[in-house]
Amino acid sequence: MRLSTLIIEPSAKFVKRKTYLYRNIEKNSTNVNDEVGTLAQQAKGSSARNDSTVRERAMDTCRRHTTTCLVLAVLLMLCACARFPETGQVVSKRLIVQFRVAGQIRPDYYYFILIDNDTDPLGVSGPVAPVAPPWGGNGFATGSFQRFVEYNGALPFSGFLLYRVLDPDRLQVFQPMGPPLEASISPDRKTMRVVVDFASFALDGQDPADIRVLQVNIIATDRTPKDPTDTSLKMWDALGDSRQSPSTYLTLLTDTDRILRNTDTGMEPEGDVVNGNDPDLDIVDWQIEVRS
Ligand SMILES: [Ca+2]
Ligand SMILES: [Ca+2]
Repeated sequence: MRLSTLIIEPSAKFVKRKTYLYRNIEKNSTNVNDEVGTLAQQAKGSSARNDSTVRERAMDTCRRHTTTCLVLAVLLMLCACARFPETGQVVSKRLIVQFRVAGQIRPDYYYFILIDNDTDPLGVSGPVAPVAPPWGGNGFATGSFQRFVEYNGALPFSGFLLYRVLDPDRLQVFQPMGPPLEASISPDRKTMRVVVDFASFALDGQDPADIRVLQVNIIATDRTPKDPTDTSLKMWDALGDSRQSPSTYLTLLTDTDRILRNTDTGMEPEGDVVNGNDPDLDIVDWQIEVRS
């Protein structure tokens, strides 16, 4: 493990976020309300052993009605933990990211886990939060990354969506890949846990087993301004003391199973939210695990 730093050069490029997925889901969702309502009640009352059966029935319902994402999201929100359907592929190693905030995770705020898989054992570059307007072009992150998981209550799949950056030089252009392998928020809404399989962030033609090092960051922010002329301030926190410059990110060796904790590094302080002191954005603890 290595802590790395990067000088930030915010971009002023135009931003285009993909939101069509949610709109399509919303348009089609009314067709299956009754059937899903029944399944949701079953899910609420079911035992853990029966949850998988109910989820599978929900998926069948979704497929029949060509409406998958929002329906499944509604159903899974009624379960304690959002565990998403297998897509048939063999799951490779997993990256398990967990973090806690001082307050509570808010569905109207934005929480990101950013992954940089560019064979960079020295941690020369990595994902960081933009520190000043125009806020990186995408409104939440700059530096180097190819995949990220976003949580916001308006997204499908209980608010969790995995994205692929289409051009490393234009971090404001990306497309959704679907839900992460697993994702959940604790009942007290203080802790978020996301599981991503290595295959989902392997480069084209890259064997996931060959991924030996990653740069990772966690970013929490109250808004994601994409207009390059928007110079108003926004609150944010990311790994490291966010009040200090240059910003930090984590370089994680993934050649073997390991768990890294904030207590190992002393990396993340409390009370370092920039442009405000909102505890709902204040990351106070984290843990990242590589598990085969
Ligand atoms: Ca921080
Ligand atoms: Ca913090």
